[in-house]
Amino acid sequence: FAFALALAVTHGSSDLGKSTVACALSKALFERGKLTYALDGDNVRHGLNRDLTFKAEDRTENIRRIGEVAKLFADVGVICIASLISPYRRDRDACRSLLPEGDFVEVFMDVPLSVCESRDPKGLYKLARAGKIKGFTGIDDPYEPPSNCEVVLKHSGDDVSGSPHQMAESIISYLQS
Ligand code: GGZ
Repeated sequence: FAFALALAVTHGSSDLGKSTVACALSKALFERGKLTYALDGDNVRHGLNRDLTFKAEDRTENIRRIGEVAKLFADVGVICIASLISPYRRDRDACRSLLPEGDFVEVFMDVPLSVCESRDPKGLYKLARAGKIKGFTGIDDPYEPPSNCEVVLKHSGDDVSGSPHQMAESIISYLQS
């Protein structure tokens, strides 16, 4: 399988964010004997994709390259967990079409902007609100929610889907079903 963790505006969350859930999922799959690799901004935007910005066309290229890398991992039987904002539907669908039907699993972390802003561990929302970061997803750049994703993880602020571990288990339940 190749996985995409397609996330909306969750990047403000320090303990319920996309990378945290990806990490919990990786661990849970490892415990079940599966080989995984997690791709996200931290290990891709500093290396392979360091030439890319957050402009729309660069985000598209970021997601395209990660989709191709995920396909290479899938070819050798490694589950690739890609935790990206991936804000545009067409980019996610392009990744989906790279893989055989059923091998691409899109997970949407549905977190209200107010929750992201209240957490804001890196202070990025604050900077974006102050106009110091331009084109910030959820503030002055769009996020297109999925209409056809396989799993939705909700978080309202008072905990709906649970801990990162529970969220990872929800994804695994989907896979097992
Ligand atoms: C959104 C930004 C931006 C802008 C820097 N918009 O909390 P983070 O810090 O680690 O998660 C965000 C990360 C998003 O990178 P992706 O590669 O996932 O984005 S995309 O899929 O849209 O290509 C945030 C940080 O980078 N960041 N500037 N303008 N997030």
